[in-house]
Amino acid sequence: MRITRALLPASTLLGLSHAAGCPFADPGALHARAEKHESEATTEFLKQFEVDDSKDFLTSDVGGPIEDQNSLKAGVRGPTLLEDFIFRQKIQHFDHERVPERAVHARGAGAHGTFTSYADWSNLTAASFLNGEGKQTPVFVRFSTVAGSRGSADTARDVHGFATRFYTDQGNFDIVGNNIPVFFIQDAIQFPDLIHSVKPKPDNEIPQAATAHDSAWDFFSSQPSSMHTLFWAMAGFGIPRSFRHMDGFGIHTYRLVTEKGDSKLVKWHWKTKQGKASLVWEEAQIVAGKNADFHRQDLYDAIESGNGPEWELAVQIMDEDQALAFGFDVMDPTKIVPEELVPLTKLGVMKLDKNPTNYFAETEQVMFQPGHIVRGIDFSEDPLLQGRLFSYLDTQLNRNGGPNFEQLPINRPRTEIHNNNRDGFGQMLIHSNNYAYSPNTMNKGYPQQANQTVGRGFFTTPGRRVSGGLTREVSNTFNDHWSQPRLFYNSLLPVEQQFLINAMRFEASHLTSDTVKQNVLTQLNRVSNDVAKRVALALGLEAPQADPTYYHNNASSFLSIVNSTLPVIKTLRVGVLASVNNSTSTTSAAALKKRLEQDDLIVTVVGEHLADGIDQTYSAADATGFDGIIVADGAQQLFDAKKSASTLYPTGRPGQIVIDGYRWGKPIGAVGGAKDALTSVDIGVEAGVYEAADVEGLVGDFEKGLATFKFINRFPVDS
Ligand code: HDE
Repeated sequence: MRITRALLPASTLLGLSHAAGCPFADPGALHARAEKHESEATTEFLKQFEVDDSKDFLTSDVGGPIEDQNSLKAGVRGPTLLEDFIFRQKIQHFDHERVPERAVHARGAGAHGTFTSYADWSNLTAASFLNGEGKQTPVFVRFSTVAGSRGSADTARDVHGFATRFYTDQGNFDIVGNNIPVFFIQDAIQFPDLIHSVKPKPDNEIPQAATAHDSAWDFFSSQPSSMHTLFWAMAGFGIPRSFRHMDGFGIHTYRLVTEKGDSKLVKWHWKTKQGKASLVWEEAQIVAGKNADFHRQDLYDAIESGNGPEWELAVQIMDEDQALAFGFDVMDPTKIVPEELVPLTKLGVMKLDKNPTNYFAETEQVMFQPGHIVRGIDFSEDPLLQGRLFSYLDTQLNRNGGPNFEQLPINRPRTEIHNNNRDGFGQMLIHSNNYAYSPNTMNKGYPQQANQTVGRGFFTTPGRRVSGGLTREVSNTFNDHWSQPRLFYNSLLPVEQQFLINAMRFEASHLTSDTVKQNVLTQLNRVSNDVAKRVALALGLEAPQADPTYYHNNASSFLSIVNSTLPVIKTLRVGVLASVNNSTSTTSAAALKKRLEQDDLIVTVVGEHLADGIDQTYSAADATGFDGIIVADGAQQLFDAKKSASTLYPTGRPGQIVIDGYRWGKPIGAVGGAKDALTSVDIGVEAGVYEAADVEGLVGDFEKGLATFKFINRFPVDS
């Protein structure tokens, strides 16, 4: 019965017109469920599609109980028979299990949650999910990297996708955004060029999920609109500590439109309530090998532990006539509107609190589209956005083999669907209206047309005007590609500038083409002679002469990652290094764990082998697994070069964990005699290194260190 229900059309499950005649289920129960779902502000409504196998016999795909472990053969040593429908069905289904992965953003992780509006924003928009203080709307979010394939490592340096679906009471609305507020190109027609250049080389499919190769930098340096996004990606934004520690951006300018038709230009922002934090590159590279699921797991674990992440949804609001008011074109997706010019208005908050039940059904099958829009929101003239409106639907037709993917559970809106679209592969609905056309008289004109004044329908901004002769030119208001990357660079702390330079040095060192290297330096030099010189140094090339046309000293105070501390540290991970056979150390470790867990930190006690009170072994643990590391009192014996040699873990591993943690900027602590452990690896007390006689004496400072997250004094800066 449960399987039968899962296959029923949504309108039936929601207790709508078909339910009355439904032979499979009790219509009354369905109706009750429908009412419940309408009032629910969580994605609990998806439960109706879940299949629970915990008490049932195995069945064939058409419902009869079967056994499926031995195929039907002609004689016990004989060949399998074609007649064996059980074998055929099982193998055939398996053979068709995969759908094409996303052409970009293939690697991702999703979660459910709730958006809560801070106020009634009907002065700004007719969008119903924003029309009441405290109004709640279920959401599903998928985070992703862009270039890597579905099985690639989470910590590849990349732009990260941040796509949110609001299941509003007036249909689905998607903000399909990224964690970087600008994009590489200004016209969607160049998207295949960009992606072909960043994807692995066609002959050998190398490198996976990386831009450190000729074709990517050939494109970047030949297409200078990419400079701004490139600068962000090369800074910490390309290697976030987790999905939870990054902001999101809609990038394009959109419109919010009121009931009456008044419109404003807006930029969408998701502001992380966890604070922004990044890995350092060497750490990210090692994580890719140690735990390719680093970000996916972080999100999953945070939600399972009841500490789901939160973001505030904010907008920068501009008047229609301000599109060219700031010295650039707000329709150009390679530009930010600095928050000093247009501050954020916070509209509401989103909390993710439920992991998907089934990765494929939810995270893989969710089909976002910038074109999923609701009343009160409208597009803009941005040519990148316009092209996306075509691409997402098109790519999803390809991935799903037909047009009915909106009927998949994760894609269904909470509202009823009534239109004249019919048939197609995998049609899940049984339409009873025989007159699937408009206008009609045969169905009394239904489904009725809705618009701005009738039926609370979608409407295009009444004041929107476009005109012009047909042309393939780029607007000259889109021409400055260098001032904003410079603004970005100027806004970073010296150590962040160094991270960016180091990233460019790393990537450019992989280039084989002298022409590409020269082109890269030419473009960097238009942004900053300092950047060009410092990258040229690593390439053993002469830096070009300063090219100051676009040089300026402006900066924004909103762009640095490391200039503020994290507002919350709960769910950060602390490694406590202990020694199984040293009772002082296990007692100290247990006390540390107890105390740190009171503050919702995730504590892993590491020892030579698993035992009571030891969560992980030195053979499996390393510094990438922790945001901060403490050596428990007594564990210093493991740092003695001789005792540290063990067949249970790589030689010197305990010391290496501390050394790596230190050089990747993490807070380091030592309790009691464990200060000798730090001395033995040449680490003295300084910012972010804490020694205390006991646990209580250490924890307060150490937790402040976690909030600082990266101790930037440990990273050298070019003189
Ligand atoms: Fe996408 N992008 N994109 N993109 N994009 C896709 O759609 C595309 C762009 C973004 O978690 C694809 O469903 C074009 C900007 C995210 O499922 C595809 C252009 C931004 C995701 C596509 C862009 C994005 C995608 C592949 C240039 C930030 C993952 C699979 C105009 C605002 C959504 C799919 C998810 C996915 C096309 C540029 C964000 C091929 C043509 C700018 C977060 O349709």
